Amino acid sequence: MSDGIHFIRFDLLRLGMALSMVCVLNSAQGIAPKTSGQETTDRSGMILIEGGKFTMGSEDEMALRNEGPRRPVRVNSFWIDETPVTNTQFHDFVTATAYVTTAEKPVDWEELKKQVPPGTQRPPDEMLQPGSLAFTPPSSPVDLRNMANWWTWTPGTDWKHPQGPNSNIDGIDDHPVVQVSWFDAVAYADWAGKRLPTEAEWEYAARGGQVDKRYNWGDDFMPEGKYMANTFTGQFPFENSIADGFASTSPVKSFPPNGYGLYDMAGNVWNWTADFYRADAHLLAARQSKESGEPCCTNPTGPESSWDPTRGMPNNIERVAKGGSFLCHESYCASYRPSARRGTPPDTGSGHTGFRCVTDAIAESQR
Ligand SMILES: [Ca+2]
Repeated sequence: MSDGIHFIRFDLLRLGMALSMVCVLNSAQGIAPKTSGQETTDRSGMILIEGGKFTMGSEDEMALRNEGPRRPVRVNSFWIDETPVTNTQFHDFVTATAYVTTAEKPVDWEELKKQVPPGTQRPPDEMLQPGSLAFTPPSSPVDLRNMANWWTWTPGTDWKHPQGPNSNIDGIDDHPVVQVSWFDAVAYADWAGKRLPTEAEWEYAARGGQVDKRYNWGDDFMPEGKYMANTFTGQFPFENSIADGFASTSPVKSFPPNGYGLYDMAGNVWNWTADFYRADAHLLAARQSKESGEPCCTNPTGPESSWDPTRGMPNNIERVAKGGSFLCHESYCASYRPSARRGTPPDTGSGHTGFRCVTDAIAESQR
């Protein structure tokens, strides 16, 4: 096994984080959600979500520990993109701004080594070229606890080459853009006069008015035998049956919208949100509410730090991603449920993570 491969096996996702961290390090710490530029926002393709109170989180039998305890939350009205940002939309952004994404930038080892455990060997030069994580499915069952069994750091992988350097986005203009870091998503949102949703806003919108339902369409995964989202069908990760019609990303609006008219709020691609990820975020918020005597928090913006005990360096910054993807399977994560949440280093793109944007509705009435 070469040193490079050994390094990746050592902590693949942390490598992905660190390899691109160097390019954005000056902006990596403590970025807070921004108020969008209301005057120039184009709200075509957006839907107004009326504010209200809902139960955030889940204690459903399928819920992971990081999804609870469930608790009351209130959010103000806001506008949200009805679909994830597509390749066409991201192309327009890049054309207008000459923006270069995280995955398209080379790596500086002197910065990278600050983000990995002391003593980590320098990767070979070819591994420090621009790149990202590509899905590389195994041919037989593997240990599901080790994501390195299906993700591979691959130079030449970026939003225009989402499944590796030999792939492209020809013919998939209407698919969600992927291989975008959290910083790329924020940059797009800034350009569009929008912002990323908070986790609370995203989850409220995803539920589509459903109360205490496992999925955003109800409790049955396949009502009347019909697939409601692009997930992984078959045996994860080595045998994709494509029973829902799609092995990878799907065109936006390929499946029915939720109760608010929003598409792809379950499956297809994960959506970045603005919040820092802490595995115990709900627990801390519930404790804070109890201590303050304030049972409902309004417009929560998440914790002020990150904590992910599944990582080798649990206090490194991560942001919350929501919605699950075409790679989510009941046997593994079932994250196409609205309460599901995952922490991801903000500079780590992948072939199944995209985003959508929001704007404040309250600001409009104040003009
Ligand atoms: Ca699928």
